[in-house]
Amino acid sequence: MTSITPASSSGRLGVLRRYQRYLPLTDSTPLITLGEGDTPLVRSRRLGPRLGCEELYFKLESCNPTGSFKDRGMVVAVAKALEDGAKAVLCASTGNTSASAAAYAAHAGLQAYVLVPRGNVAQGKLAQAVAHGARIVAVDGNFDDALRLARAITDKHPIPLVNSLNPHRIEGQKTAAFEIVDALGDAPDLLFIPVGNAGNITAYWKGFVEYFQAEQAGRKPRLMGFQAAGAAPIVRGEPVADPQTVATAIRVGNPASWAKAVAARDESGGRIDAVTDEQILEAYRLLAQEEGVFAEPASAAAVAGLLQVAAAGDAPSTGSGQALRDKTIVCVITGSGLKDPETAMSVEAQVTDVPPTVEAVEEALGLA
Ligand code: AN7
Repeated sequence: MTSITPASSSGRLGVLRRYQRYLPLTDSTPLITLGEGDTPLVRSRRLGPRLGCEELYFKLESCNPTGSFKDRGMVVAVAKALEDGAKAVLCASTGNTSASAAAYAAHAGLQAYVLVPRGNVAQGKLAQAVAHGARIVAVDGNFDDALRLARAITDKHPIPLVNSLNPHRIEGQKTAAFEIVDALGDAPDLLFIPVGNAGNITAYWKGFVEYFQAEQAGRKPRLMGFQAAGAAPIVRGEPVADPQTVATAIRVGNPASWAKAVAARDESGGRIDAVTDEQILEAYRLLAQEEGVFAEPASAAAVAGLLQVAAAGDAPSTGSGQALRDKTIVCVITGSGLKDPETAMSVEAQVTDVPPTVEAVEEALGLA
């Protein structure tokens, strides 16, 4: 293996160099990077104190190169595809996987093929896939249909599938758990995370377990996963034929990593629950306006889950008002709010048109 050298002038190593001893790399794996990983862990200024939780942090995976956590896994999957001599990669996606696959394929000189559910991908994500030159197919169906087709095509043609069914994706994504432990000095008590196709909760658990086994952490967290109420197959215990939610990233009716997510939940002593679109949009607004964190709706589902647990803990009937108090808690902000400008503008479109005069501007700002 080559020596550790910065991959860019900023000194960011990228996921492959930084965590190479925990990843399935060989001497012939190209150590590509777009500067993924090493994302901020930001302490909550308002929400945490309000919930009686001084140690609440947001892991800003929205700060990855394409604006979501997918880059951590994609860099590994694309590097391995290059190592194996592939000329192209293919995925099905609710949006972020396709944006990431398109960017890393362009970086690696590969063709990206992406299958998306027609009409249910946020504009910013589609724009990324277009900009990076992916060949995009809009399937008349939902994500689950697109994934079924992606598996069929990659079974038939020599093209690597870069969905989280590809174990290299999980390997890369587990590095976010390493970073949280490295930043906090140990694992948190609780990790709140949105659940769609269930690859990420699987990856975090793998990361926390491996770091614990390597004696880099003294404990493991309880994983608190949240699905959207209209797309909550794991909570309901059966596939959802027609999943619906404002959080299009997690609009999944039959998650590929279902069993692994249930194992992560149970082994960690955690939970997978549902939050409504109303709760998601309330958490979305709160994050943006009271914390300065612009998350996409799917990411806000994790924060909605935190608020739901806090509210249940405060209910006199449960008598467990201490549920979150004095706990170290991390909420994973999986993707950027910039991905989904339509949702942003539908929630808070407060723009006042004025003529170009000081008086008009003062009037509009309420300073007159
Ligand atoms: C912002 O892009 O599945 O439970 O095809 O984009 O690992 O699926 C995205 C998922 C959470 C859920 N937050 O993660 C895709 C895709 C954001 C996401 C999830 C996704 P998984």
